Amino acid sequence: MGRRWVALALAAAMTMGGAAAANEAPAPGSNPIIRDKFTADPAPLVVGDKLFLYVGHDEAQRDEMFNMREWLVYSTTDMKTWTAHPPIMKVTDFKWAKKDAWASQAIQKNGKFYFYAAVEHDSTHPGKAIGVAVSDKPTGPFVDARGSALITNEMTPKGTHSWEDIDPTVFTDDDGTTWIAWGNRQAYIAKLKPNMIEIDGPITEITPPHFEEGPWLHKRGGLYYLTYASLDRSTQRDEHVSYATAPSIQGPWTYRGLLTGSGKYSFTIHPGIVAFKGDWYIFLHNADLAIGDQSGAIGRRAVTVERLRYNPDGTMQPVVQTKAGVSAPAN
Ligand code: FUB
Repeated sequence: MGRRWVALALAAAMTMGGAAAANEAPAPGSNPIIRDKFTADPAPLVVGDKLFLYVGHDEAQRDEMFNMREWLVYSTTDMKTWTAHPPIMKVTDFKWAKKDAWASQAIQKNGKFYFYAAVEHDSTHPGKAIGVAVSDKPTGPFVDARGSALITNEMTPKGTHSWEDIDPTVFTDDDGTTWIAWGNRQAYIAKLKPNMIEIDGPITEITPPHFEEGPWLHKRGGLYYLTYASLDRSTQRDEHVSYATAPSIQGPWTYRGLLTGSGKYSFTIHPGIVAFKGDWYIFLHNADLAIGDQSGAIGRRAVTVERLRYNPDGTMQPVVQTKAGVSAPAN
């Protein structure tokens, strides 16, 4: 009888504790970092003492796969509190694009902000394409910088499918040259002209092992990193994150293996890596957010952030997506 009472009291306490926890506001910095909208494909950019985070807006209804019509931007100064700004651009602002405001990245150069994004081209260049837009401010609004796609499906003829030219990542090397890498199943890299809106020279294939999509270029010390959504089709159902390193932006790239597992409930995952105020962070997404009666799904994702740590040899320590995120103490 006594033991039964203790068990009942414990169960009641756990239920009440659970209810209290469920009602508590999440600690600032915990994941997902944006909770009133579904967001995906995070791309951070540091400008002065602020970090701007560009994301795609997931608006899939019911079992729709993707419904992405615009890109959003958020900013923070402390990695814990986020300010929402008006949408920076709609996919229809690229007049030659039909739909699909897919993964993007913005970069600062020549006193302006350039925004590179994957979209579906109209029937004049069927398939996915990459556009570039420009603004005087990181919060936009951004306008199409060319009036035509920067990269179309025909420019990478080796590709086997119509959506291989997606997910641009842009990186400016120490000599001032900006490079753009992108791809799905095949990964490509090319130089950008100083005007930032034309490709300069050849497009080179750099596909690393298990490359699926979502490449992200960054440099730390003397080492270059190519981090990407990977899928080992023989053993994995959902995308993970893997990476390669190189002594130069032009390679040779050495495969370093897995960096993260898959995003909860999500087929896709998408890395965005940045140093901010002395620490390194990796942004990812999963589908572990419900808003009202809409649960997470392939087309209703949620952006997360974790601290990123390096080993003395430059390799990155494995990252686990957590609920606590950067609300947890640094060590
Ligand atoms: O969000 C649409 C697409 O799904 C992105 O372009 C890919 O990286 C994947 O996240």
